[in-house]
Amino acid sequence: MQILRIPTQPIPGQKPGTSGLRKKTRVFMQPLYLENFVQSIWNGIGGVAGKVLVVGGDGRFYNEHAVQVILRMAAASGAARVIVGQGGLLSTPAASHLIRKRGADGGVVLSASHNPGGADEDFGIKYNTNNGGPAPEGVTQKIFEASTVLDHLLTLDTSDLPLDQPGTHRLGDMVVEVVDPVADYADLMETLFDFNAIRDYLEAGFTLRFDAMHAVTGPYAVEILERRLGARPGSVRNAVPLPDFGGGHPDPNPVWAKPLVDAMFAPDAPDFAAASDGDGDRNMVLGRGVYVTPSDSLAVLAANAHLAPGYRGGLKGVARSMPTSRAVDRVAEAKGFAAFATPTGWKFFGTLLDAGMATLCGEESAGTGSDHVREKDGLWAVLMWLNILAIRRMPVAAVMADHWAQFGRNYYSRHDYEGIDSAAAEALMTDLRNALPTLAKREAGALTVRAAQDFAYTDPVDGSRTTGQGIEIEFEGGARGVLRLSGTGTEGATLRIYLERFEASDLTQDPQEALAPVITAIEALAGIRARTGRNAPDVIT
Ligand code: G16
Repeated sequence: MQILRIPTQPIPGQKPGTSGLRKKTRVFMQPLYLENFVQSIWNGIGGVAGKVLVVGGDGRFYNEHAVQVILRMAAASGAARVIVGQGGLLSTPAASHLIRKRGADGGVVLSASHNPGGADEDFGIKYNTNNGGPAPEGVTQKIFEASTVLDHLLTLDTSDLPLDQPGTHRLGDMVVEVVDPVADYADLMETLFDFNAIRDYLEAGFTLRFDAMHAVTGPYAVEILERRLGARPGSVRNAVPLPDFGGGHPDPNPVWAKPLVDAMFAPDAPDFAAASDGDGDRNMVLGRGVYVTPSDSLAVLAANAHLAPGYRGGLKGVARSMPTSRAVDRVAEAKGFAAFATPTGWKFFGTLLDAGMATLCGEESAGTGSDHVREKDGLWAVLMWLNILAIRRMPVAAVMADHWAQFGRNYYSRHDYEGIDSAAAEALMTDLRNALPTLAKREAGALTVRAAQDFAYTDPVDGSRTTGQGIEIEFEGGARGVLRLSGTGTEGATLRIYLERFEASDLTQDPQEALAPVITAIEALAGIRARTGRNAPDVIT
């Protein structure tokens, strides 16, 4: 097998964003685009000679091809072994677990998460380090720098390997181990949660529905929920991963998972429902007649985690991204554990988890997880909820009402303006940033600004500093609005407006109505409608 040395040149724009490099699939399909980035990963991490890597993805269009390219390039650069999920599949949390369990040096995860898949949709690639988590900024910066000076890449002159059955192959001197993508992950879940209690509750008539959205969690959910826990066959819907996710967005929110939400508000709704995204790291949780916001879900999990065997010893701390609601902070304060606010991006939780400073982490963007892996984990969140419900034997709506009665309610919503003109979006943020020194005490609608800042973060473990992470505007009385540009979009800019208001006793308002004064105030300060030419957000979560 001959090693090919292919001359190339830097391709502009190969800069990882919030979670790896995400682009239109056709961008990745350009000659040498994927190969250049893979070689930049190898060069940015100091080479792969002698290393063990985990490789897998969410099964979207181009996944299989990319896995073969990565295998050839890893072998050509001297990697010792690559562990790859059968069929090239691995959910993001399962990849994280496999890296940790097998003591691998790192992994390459192929996904554009909740973005749609297909030749005309989105693709993505990200590197995870040996703790199983997304590479921190220092590493992604080195990968980007490597991409700007690349002049050649190495690959093998060989055909594709069969990946459809577990087994071992050789590619040059490198061993390729094809593994069942589900088994290790499912075993890990059994160590964390009270499967007997959940099984008993299901046997007693508790009903659930899980929508895998034609994405990677289908096989995981069938194995865990139906086979190991005994949920009725068919409880897992859309369980077969498809390259185009059935033509939809595999995004578990009330917009893209509307059929599931509608089913939960119908008279014959099951007791519990959930959905996960393209690569299995996000989750949405619903009860009969109730949608649980990701921020509230994090708070409820933090308040009840001790009911699950894996967390019986209590939590060391909790961490949330800055735009995520402060509901979990109230739990931490009441229960006496530490609470951290980080920039958006799961990579910022890694140091806290590694240092044992946080046990649970979560984000408003439908991600929750714990120190069992170094990624957010959709099915983990579903199982944690099921464990809590099986012990408390209360409907989801009652759990929420009880939580708010105890801790108060942080009304919360995110408004997204998608695909807006990048220059207009940048100008909006720049002008707001420049106005920061003058915002305090300014009246906006019925509210008055108390303080405003451009969020910056110093990692308490490694001291690294990250700036420009979103504009946070606090109002007198405790309401808050945050504006930032998404780092995961692939077309134009996505402006995210995060809105929050705390209520101690008026607990059953409609969130959009409860937040109306904050919405008006942010519009008055930022002029979103005039600058974006939009009258309303595209997505409200
Ligand atoms: C990624 C990151 C998350 C982040 C989310 C949204 O999630 O891992 O930490 O919250 O993107 O980021 P942004 O607001 O910049 O679009 P995923 O599920 O897309 O990998």
